[in-house]
Amino acid sequence: MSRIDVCVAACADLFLGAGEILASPMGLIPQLGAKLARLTTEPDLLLSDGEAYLLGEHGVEGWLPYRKVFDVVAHGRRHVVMGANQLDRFGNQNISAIGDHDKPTRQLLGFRGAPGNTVNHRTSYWVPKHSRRVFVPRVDVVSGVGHDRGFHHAYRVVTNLCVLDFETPDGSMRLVSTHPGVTVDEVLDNTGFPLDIGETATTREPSRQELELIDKLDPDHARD
Ligand code: F8G
Repeated sequence: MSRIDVCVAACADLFLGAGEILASPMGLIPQLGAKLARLTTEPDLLLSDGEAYLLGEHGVEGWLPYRKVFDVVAHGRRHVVMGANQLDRFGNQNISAIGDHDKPTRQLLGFRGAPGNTVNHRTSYWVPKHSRRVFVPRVDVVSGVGHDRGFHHAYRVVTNLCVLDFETPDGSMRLVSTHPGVTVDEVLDNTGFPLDIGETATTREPSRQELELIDKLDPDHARD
């Protein structure tokens, strides 16, 4: 078992108890996590191909054209796992631009679905390289809305080092668990703001059955 399998299982756990909602995992690791959840704890999870179809174990099982996604977003029965170029202590996310707004040094993806997602339904983040470049004191542009800016459903952040949530009185980020072999200091050293560290656990390792499923879902080990 490798670290990335722990990350996939942690992404699967994002959907624990979700029931019949639309899962929108952006990127390979969140996708493997959502598929693993569907095969284990959450058989009613709906998985979109990101274009027009809902996918089941045996192929297409429903039609969800792009415009319909907005209805689901507004209705709230969705959990998106987005990426983040920058993320701050209250879960403000930036995928739009780096640097001064009038003269950015990098133009990134834009706002995309981030504002609507974060005000309408549960949102988590996957950060493949936990670093001070991503975990910043202040994001350059707010794409996804954080807990200090109003109504918002940031749930968890899964990184290559740990799992974080926002279960603190002021909705700021808290360390939930470090992955096996990772120290709390390693997380703090790579985070550009103070973290609530409370009673930090170790992220669970996937079971043998889950490891077999992950191998089936990703036989070529693209996850590595
Ligand atoms: C930086 C930093 C940084 C990057 N600091 N520099 C530099 C300094 C880096 C590179 C350069 C480029 C509902 C919905 C939608 C929809 C609908 C429906 C969504 C509304 C669907 C379609 C739509 C949003 C989904 C995601 C994003 C997933 C990732 C990426 C990434 C990396 C964002 C993390 N901090 N960072 N630089 N989308 N993608 O040195 O410099 O900038 O950097 O939900 O869409 O529209 O809405 O991004 O960046 O969740 O997670 O992987 O662009 O690849 O290439 O690293 O090399 O050029 O010099 P990236 P990268 P250089 S929901």
